[in-house]
Amino acid sequence: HIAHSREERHPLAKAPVTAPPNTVDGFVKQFLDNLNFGQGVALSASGVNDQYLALARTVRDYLMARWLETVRRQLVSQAKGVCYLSAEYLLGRQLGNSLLATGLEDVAAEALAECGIDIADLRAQEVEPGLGNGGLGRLAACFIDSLATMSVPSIGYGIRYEYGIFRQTFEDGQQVEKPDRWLSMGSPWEFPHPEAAQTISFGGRTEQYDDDGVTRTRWIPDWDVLAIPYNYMVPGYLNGRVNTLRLWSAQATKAFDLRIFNAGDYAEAVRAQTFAENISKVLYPEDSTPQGKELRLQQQYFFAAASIADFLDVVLPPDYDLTKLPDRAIFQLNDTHPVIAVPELMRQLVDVRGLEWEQAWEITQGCFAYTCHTLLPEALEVWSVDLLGRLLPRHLEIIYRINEEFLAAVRERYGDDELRVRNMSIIGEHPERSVRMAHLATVASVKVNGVAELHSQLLREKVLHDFHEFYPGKFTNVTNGITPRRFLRLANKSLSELITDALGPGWVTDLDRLRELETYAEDPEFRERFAEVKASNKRRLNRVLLERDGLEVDDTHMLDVMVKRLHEYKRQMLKLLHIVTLYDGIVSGRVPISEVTPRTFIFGAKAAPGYRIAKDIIHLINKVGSVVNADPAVEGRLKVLFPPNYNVTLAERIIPAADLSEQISLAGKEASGTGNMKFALNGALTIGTDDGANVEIRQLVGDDHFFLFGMTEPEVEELAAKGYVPSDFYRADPNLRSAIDLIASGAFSGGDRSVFEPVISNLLYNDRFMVLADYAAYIAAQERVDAAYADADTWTRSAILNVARCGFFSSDRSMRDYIDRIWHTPPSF
Ligand code: 4GP
Repeated sequence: HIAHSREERHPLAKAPVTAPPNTVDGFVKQFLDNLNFGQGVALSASGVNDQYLALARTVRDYLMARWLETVRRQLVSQAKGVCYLSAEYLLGRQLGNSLLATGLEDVAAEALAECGIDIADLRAQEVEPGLGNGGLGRLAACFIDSLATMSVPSIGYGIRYEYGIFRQTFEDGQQVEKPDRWLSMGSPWEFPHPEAAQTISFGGRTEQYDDDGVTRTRWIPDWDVLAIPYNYMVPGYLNGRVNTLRLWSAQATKAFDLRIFNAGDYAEAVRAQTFAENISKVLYPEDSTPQGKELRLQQQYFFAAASIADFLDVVLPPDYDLTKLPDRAIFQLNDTHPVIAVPELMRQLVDVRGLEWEQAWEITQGCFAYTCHTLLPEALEVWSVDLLGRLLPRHLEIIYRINEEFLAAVRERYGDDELRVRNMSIIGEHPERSVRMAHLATVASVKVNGVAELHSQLLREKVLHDFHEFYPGKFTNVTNGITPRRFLRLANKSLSELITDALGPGWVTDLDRLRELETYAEDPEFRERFAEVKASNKRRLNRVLLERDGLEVDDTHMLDVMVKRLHEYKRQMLKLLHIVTLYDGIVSGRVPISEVTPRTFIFGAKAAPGYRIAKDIIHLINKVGSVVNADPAVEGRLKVLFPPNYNVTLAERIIPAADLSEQISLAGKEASGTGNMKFALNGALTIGTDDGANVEIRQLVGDDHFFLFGMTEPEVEELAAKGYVPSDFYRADPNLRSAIDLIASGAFSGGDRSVFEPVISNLLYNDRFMVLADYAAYIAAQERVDAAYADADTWTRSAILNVARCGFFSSDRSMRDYIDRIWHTPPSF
């Protein structure tokens, strides 16, 4: 326990920790101290990485007093707080956000300039921690930012992967994955605490024993690892609060076997160590599809168990009355990855702390809440009973008992409706006996939420329908959000200044105030300034891409952007068919070149390394790009850019420059999307389907300022029920046929027709996500885009209205919704 009431002896130790002076001189002194005493170099001899590390430590020093004070107050008040459990945090760079949170941006820049250093060079040195795949991980990062900014007591728990999401490179247009060595140049933002390690066990068996006349169960595990906590600061925006993110790193309990080592078998001597440390070695590069691998389950239990133990043993005061736990903590399950925490809390309460099962179950059911992030049935995690029982035998027993009692209640309600019982069971029987983690989460949770209105509705009506009927009131919605600090204030400084000029600075923590921009949309001078902001963001993007990848962005072009993970349901293929159709129109002479709206298309996307067709699509995008960009017939009017290794840092440059945001998933498949919100808030217009949070964006911005196309979810269902035959659409639409034929002919693969044959047959004979069915509507919507873009001033007005009307999508609002509907954890100071 960290609750320390120890009397400090030295007068200096009694005084509160203070921050260095908020002046240029104060900053310079702190920076030089960090360089000299921290890095061990003189300024004259220091390299840019030394300087970056010293700068990071300096900013940290300014945050430290607030952090210590936040932790102290939280310990004293023991107010109810959120434990956000997430296997992923896609944080992005830390330096800029920390400077922003302390209000030190200008002081730091000036201080460094006085030392002859350009702060931009140091910012560029930071490697972002890519500890997440996409939306789910980035959402977690936005949420902890908002919680800190809103002074809500909370801890984020997760895994400190030694290698984050792979670094993507292209070789001849094909994705090649490289390890992400984000820690290799030093990691100034973390604080390891090996003394607070937890021991996490695996394997073995269970046995019953007699405890003073009561039969109890104990787990006799086979092996264990240490979970070492690494703390990270999560600074609130200008509010003097710093919350904690605690990421766990695996370490062997025994470094190595000296006896074997001395006998000369070095590899064998370190085998156990390597095995243990593999647990937090790499992030599984999957998005929206689960990885049923043993190591993955080890990772999940590793961080879930360490977090539960940490909360019970370290955060709670000694002798805490655990029956009160639901008034003290809510464990928010970010998707099913941490759900093994449910039986782990039961084990802690029953086996370790001796509570009765019934009491423990009541506590547990009061402490968890579950967020689902998908609608794809194949993305709902299941673990084979065989594997789970081998790795976590006690947890399997606990899950069985939870299930038994749950199914008894189901039978009591519905009689012997065995079909329903089978559908609702936590244990699935086909294709093998397995634990359905989403069912376990639903049964154990106070509330279950989807991440956008439509998604939550489909969860209730389809994916978890029986549960919704059984537990009326358990299901709720919290529409996702994004942090305006990172994605507006930091990423789009010029737009932020324009907004602040108009509204004053308060909007950064009160995004609804953007509404007041509506009147400015009618002011020609404001529109002109807004258009200039967009143009300057395009010029900035041009500089960034030129330096990063040698790519050029023409600032006279419409910037049409699709950045997100590569997945068939997101339909990058549909976007590509639009590009091929435009190109085909030009080279076939059907469309005069003068009628083609100059557009630069930007793609950014990583494909899961084992996802064949997704990687083929990346290859095809690159190949289409090379042909289109080089063809003189196009006269430079169409340009396809695909900078590799799309990440948070690049997103912060691309999104503010975009004119058109592509949100074109098949209706009913994208749970929410959050990129869609970032674009709209940065003044891009959306072309999108009625899917995920697009629905809410469109409702808020209005149909005149959103390009809607495609089937609705019920229409998709209807077509599927009727029997969808993609080749019918191919045959019926000459433009579509011609575009597909062009790809199939080898026009983008040096005449080789075999290269993209899998992509083409997938489209013609499978097309699970109905690209061909929505093609005509998409092309027509793009024609409306062209027409609208031709009137620059009207377009700008729409862009301003998008910004003005999307304040709802602040993650501060999401946090308010979680607090009101699920957590009941008010701000604490
Ligand atoms: C994503 C969903 O695909 C996306 O719609 C949603 O906005 C996001 O979570 C946050 O809720 N899912 C994942 C994943 O990133 O790994 O399953």
